[in-house]
Amino acid sequence: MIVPNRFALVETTLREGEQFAQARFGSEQRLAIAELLDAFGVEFIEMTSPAASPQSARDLELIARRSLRARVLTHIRCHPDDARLAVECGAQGVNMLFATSEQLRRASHGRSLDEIIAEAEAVIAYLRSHDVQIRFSCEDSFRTPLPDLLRVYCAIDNLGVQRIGLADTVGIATPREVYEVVHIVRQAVRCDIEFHGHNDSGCATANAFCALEAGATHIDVSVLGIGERNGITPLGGLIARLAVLDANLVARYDLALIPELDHLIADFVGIPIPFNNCITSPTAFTHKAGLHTNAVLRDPQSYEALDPSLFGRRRTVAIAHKLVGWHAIAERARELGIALSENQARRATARIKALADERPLDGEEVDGLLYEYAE
Ligand code: HCA
Ligand code: CU
Repeated sequence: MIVPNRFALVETTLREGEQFAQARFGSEQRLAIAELLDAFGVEFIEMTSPAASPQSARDLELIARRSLRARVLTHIRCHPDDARLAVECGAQGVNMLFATSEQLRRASHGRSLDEIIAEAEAVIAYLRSHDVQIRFSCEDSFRTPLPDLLRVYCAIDNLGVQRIGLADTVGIATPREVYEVVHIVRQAVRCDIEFHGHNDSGCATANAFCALEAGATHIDVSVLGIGERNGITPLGGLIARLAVLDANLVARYDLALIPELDHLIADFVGIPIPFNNCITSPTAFTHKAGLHTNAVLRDPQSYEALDPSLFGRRRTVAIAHKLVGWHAIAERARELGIALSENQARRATARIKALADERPLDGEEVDGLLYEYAE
């Protein structure tokens, strides 16, 4: 299984991300986010429907007319009024959705599959006449019976859309299931395939990766994965997954902007970067246990899947703890310009371990000890 180089990121911090409970972006923030995403190099920026609020419509118009490299999309219901508004605001594409699972059809709109297809036909004809790119997504695809899904996608494909979308709306799909469904749909339609995966059961990044392996061409991501509930596939997480496989897959993006993107969004929505976040967690490139640090100091690849410098980050070796090894201590002494013999480094290490058993230590105290042992 190989991941093709020809895939595109549909960045939806400005749509799905706005559905994160703590998100409330102002116009200037939206513009700053769009510009930074554009500088990073995402191919598509998805924005909240202009039908959501007057400011949503104004900001869509502002950003769509900004001549970004990224194509600006808006996410709308499959409804003529929303489609008209999207065109009026200058959206370069629309990501439409219609719920197709029985659960959502019952709780949401009550339409039959035939009615869904008929309504889509009218909206698609209108959008095509205005030269707008079209993606049609079956909301809740993974709780929609496969025959229903194929029926809708084939009908929509025949209407001449650019993409169909598969959405794991409630975050229940397993990576294997995503692979299978995308693989089957890939054989049934000619158009491109987008995947959108929620993270309720912790599989959003794995599912997005499997979608790519199975032939999806577009993946939805948001910065830090923010979205409804606990969110979707994070931009940085998917980049990390792909970069580990083959850095060429993501070479077209400005990877050093990932820390800035994550910090910007964390700041705007008032959260810290999660401790276990890929790439930008404060400790993502910190090595601690003696066995690790000894090897990392000789060859970083021994315990690093990703080179921190790819993302403008640096590795650190933690030394103020009981798991420290003497190689790490000797290296720290060299950094400080202190001449420590192996014997002195070993004795300093023993002292640090004993002290760390008694109480927490900090770096400054350890540095002080190193000066003492050199004397
Ligand atoms: C929702 C909609 C959506 C849409 C995904 C898509 C989802 O908020 O329920 O258009 O592909 O997760 O289904 O975000
Ligand atoms: Cu979603």
